[in-house]
Formats: sequence, C-alpha cells, structure tokens
Amino acid sequence: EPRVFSGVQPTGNLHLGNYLGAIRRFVELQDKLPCLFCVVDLHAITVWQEPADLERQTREIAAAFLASGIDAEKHIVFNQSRVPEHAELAWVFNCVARMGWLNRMTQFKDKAGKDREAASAGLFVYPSLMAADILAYRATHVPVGEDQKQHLELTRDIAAKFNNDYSARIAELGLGVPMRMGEESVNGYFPLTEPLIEGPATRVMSLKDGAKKMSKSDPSDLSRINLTDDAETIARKIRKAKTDSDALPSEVAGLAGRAEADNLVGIYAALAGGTRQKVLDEFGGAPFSTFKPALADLAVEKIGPIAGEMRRILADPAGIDATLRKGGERAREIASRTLGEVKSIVGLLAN
Ligand code: AQP
Repeated sequence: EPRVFSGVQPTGNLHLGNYLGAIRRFVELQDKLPCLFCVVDLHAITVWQEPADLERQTREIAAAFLASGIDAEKHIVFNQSRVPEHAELAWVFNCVARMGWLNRMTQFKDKAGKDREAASAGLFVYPSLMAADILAYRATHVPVGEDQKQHLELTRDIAAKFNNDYSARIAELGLGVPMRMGEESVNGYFPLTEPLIEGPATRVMSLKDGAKKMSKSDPSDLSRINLTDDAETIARKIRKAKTDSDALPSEVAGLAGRAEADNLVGIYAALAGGTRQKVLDEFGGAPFSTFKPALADLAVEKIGPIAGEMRRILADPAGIDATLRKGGERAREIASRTLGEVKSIVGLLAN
C-alpha cells in the first residue's frame, strides 16, 4: 500500500533548497498519495540546540508546511518526539545496521568534521532513526533532496536485512509478503522504500559557491534565500549571487562547467514549474543583468506569500501545537501497530 513519509529538521533558516527540494514536492504529492510530514526534532538534537530555539524552530517548520499548502486535515503533520515509537524502532534498527554501513555515511563525516571523537553518538546513528521514521509507517515513497540519497539507501539495506534475518518468523506469524531479494524470495515485513529525488532542484547550491549545497548552517546568510526573507532581501541576495560573466547559453549542454549559472537556471526552472531548457529557450543569450532581476521577481512572487502566511500562522503558537498534537495521535495509531508487530517478530515480549 503506497504511503509517503518525509521529514525536515527544525534547525533554523529554512531555505529555498529545503523548499524546492522537499516541501514544495510534498505539496505536489499530497494530491496523489496518503502522506505523513514530520518535523524531526529528535534528529535536530544530534547537534546542540538551545531548548527555546528548538521549540520556536519546530513551530516554524510546522508553519512552513501549512503555509506552503500542506493539508493537515487530510494528511498527518506532527513532530517526531511525540511518537515514541520512532526512537523505539530506531533502537531495533541500531541492532540491525552494521557499524561498517554507518561508517560510510558522508553526512556524518561532513557534520562531525575533523574531531569525530567529539561528535554525539546520536549523529552517528542518525540514519537508523531516519529508517525508523520511514518504516514505522512502512512508507513506500520518500521525497527528499539529493543529499539524502545515501541515507535512503541505508534505509533499504536495513529493511532488507531485517526481512532477511527474520524471514522465517515473519512467515510463521503471517505478517509478510513474498519479496524478491536478489536470487532468493523472502517474507518481507518492511517495504524497500523508493526515494523520490526528482525535478530541477534536487540539489540547490549556495549562492556564493556553486560547489557547496545551500545549507541552513552556512555562516553566510548571503549564501541562501531564507523562506522568511522579504522581497528586498531576496532581490539583493540574487543580485549579489556569484556568477561568471558570460551570457546564458541557449542549450542545457552549455551549462556544463558553469555551476553557478546552472544553479540559478535550475532555481528559476523549479520556481516556474518548468525545465532548465524551457528557461534557456526564454533567456538564452541574455546576460545575468537581465536574468537576475527576472529570477528575483519570480522568487518574490512564489515565496513571498509563504512568508506572509507563515507569520500569520506563527501568531497562534497554541494552534500549531494543537495541529501537531492531533497529527501525533494519528501517527501513533499507525506506528504503535508496527511496533507491536516488530516486537513479536523479534521476540520481545509485549503482553
Ligand atoms: N540545498 C538543497 N537542495 C535541495 N534539497 C535540499 N534539502 C536540504 N538542502 C537542500 C532537503 O531538504 C529536506 C530537509 O532537510 P533537513 O532539514 O532535514 O536537513 P539538511 O539536509 O541537514 O538541511 P541543511 O539545510 O543542509 O542543513 P545543514 O546546514 O544542517 O546541513 C531534505 O529532504 C533535504 O534533502
């Protein structure tokens, strides 16, 4: 049964990359499939968060979901820590995942930096918790940006190993469906989740450096467009964005080796709901002095209203909390059923 899950960390500075790579795609998917959208606060604390900031940022992400058009009545919107089954299932997955798998995760290497000994143990096992987020709902589809591809592969590896290790028991309890795993057929309890990494903005780059992804934690605010930036700020950041000095090419192939130009064209395409080629059909041959103001206008037109709506929603924090509480209750109904079954599969006495 198809089901979508995705999460965003309440770590501040929600930016255009998060919006185009994730949140906007959530809004598109909600018309097609049942969805759960989660503010992943347990993930956020893998690095230090001031408690009061964490509370505020959690409400901000929820407000961004709602302001972008996610329907919290039809779908499930909640914060992760309200559903203890995430952490409980993550423990089981910590015992399924291998150290070698986790050691290969590039996000851990990037975020831990040089002093790995000083990174939290939570940061290291982050991917097990992410697998638990998804598989607690046996979600089949996960819309994310390109940077999460490796974690999604690990989620599949965890699901496959669990299905394999417990295949006989899953069959005995009548809880699985036959699944092909390479040569063999096993009784799968967890689906092998598909990442949905699609569209022209799966990896939005920094406005200051075409080799770095746009990121919440970049110390330079000029590197990103925040969802809460006003029109004047958006225009200024785009004006100051790094580019080369050539005109735009008329074919996509001409963007090769021009990371900054490629990024701005990709952003335009995503905002306009088209492709890079369509943007170049219109702007091929134009200098950045023409393209940048057009991009700024489009960005303001598309994200300006979201900031306004976020402010309106944030004026009622109790209302946001009520939405998250209700979403958490609905999520828990599904997740607790999964955990009950996982416990019987694994042999953890629960009744
Ligand atoms: N630059 C990006 N382009 C496209 N998609 C992106 N995402 C993040 N950055 C880009 C996607 O946004 C969703 C939520 O991300 P997250 O908050 O869970 O985690 P993150 O990747 O850690 O976000 P940042 O901004 O990059 O934070 P820092 O600076 O802490 O590393 C995910 O689907 C992600 O793929």
